[in-house]
Formats: sequence, C-alpha cells, structure tokens
Amino acid sequence: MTTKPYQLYYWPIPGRAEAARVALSLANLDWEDVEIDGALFSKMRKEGHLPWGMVPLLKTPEGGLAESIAILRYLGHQCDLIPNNAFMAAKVDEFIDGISPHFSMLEGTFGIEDVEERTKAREALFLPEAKGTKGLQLLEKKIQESSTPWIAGTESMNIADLMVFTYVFGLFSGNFDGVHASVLSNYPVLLAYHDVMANEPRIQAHYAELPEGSLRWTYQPGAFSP
Ligand SMILES: N[C@@H](CCC(=O)N[C@@H](CS)C(=O)NCC(=O)O)C(=O)O
Repeated sequence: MTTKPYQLYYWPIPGRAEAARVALSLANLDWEDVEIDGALFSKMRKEGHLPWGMVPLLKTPEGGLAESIAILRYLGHQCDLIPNNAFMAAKVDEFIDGISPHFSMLEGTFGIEDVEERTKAREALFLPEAKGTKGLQLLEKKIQESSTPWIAGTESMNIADLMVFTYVFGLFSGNFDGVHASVLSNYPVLLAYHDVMANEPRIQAHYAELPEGSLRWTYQPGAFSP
C-alpha cells in the first residue's frame, strides 16, 4: 500500500495520463505512478472506484478525480500552466474542448484482435482524407493560427500544450501497431511545434533521463529528426 498523497492510476503507457504525470512532477507533488493491469482495472471498476468506468484516475487527499482533462485542469493550477487572465484561461479551455473530438484517432482499432488486420486499419487512418490525417492537419492549422509559439495563443506553455504534446507524439512511439513515426515527416509545422515543446526547459528537464526502452523517447528534442 502506498502512503503518497497523490496516486495516478493508468495503463503502463503515456496515453491519456501522460500530461497529468508531467503536471504532477512539475508541481512537485508527492505522487505515485500506479501502473494498472487488466485485473486491477476490473477490480477498481467493480468496486466503484472509477466514476465513469475509465482510467486515468487521480486519487488526491480530497478524493478521487477522473477524466484526463479535469485532472489536467486541476493540476494545471498547481504547476502554473493555466493563464492568470480569465479570458486566456477560457481560450485554453476552448482549445481543449474543441480539439478533443479530433483526438481519439485510434478509436475502433483497439478491439481488432488480428495483428495484421489491426495494423492495416491503423495505417489506413493516416491515408489522405482519413481520420488521423484530418486530426493532424487540424493541429497544424491551429499551430499556424496561434500568434505565439504555444498552441492556444498564450504567452507561455499551458495545459493545452501539455495535452497535445504528450498525447499526439505518444501515438508515434512504436507502441501501436500500424502507427509509424515516418508519418510525421508529412507534418513540418507539427514537427516544429515538437521542437518548441521538447526544448521548453521544464519539459526538457522532465524527459532528460529515460530508462532503456522507454516509450517516452518521443518527447525528447530531435526525437523525429531524420
Ligand atoms: N474521456 C476519458 C476517456 C478515458 C478513456 O478512454 N480511457 C480508456 C483508456 S485510454 C479506458 O479506461 N478504457 C476502458 C474501457 O473503455 O473499458 C478521459 O479523457 O479520461
């Protein structure tokens, strides 16, 4: 049993929990990364620990908190990733809410048991006009529209940047059959944004030392350089 005041429950991949993990660290909170497996997930669900039947779940001294974006908004206040100006904070929320439906790029492929079939289905997502391609194109458009280096037009990095950076580049780690890092070479604007984020001092320090074989290589500077 852990004695840490904060515990984050999620699968042992970056996925929808990575932004929260980074925020917990940037906020210098005393936290534990609880990597769940199928058995623990079923137990948590059965025992009613998951308000919406899904992970991530953050246990805090005040109680449990689900939904990755709610968790990120909560932690964002503690690591200075939410603008003080109410309008700019709302613009960040607008960005997150607007982009969210375009994010579940691999949805519908996790249940495909045959690896070849799953690989083909995912490769097809990044063909012209397909869901993954449209999602990445939309992100490039939003990056270009921003008047600052940050995705929601803020003066400094914010929770929307953390969400986009950790989730999108995490898709290309090699963990998902059929999602190839080479796809990103078609997205120079996205790659330039990767450079900005990976070199942001707090992000760079966070990912500076990774264990051998870590899926998090995608967050280091130059990760997708030719
Ligand atoms: N809107 C939720 C979605 C969370 C979600 O899709 N979680 C997946 C793992 S990435 C899950 O727990 N799936 C289990 C299931 O659907 O049975 C969030 O952002 O937290």
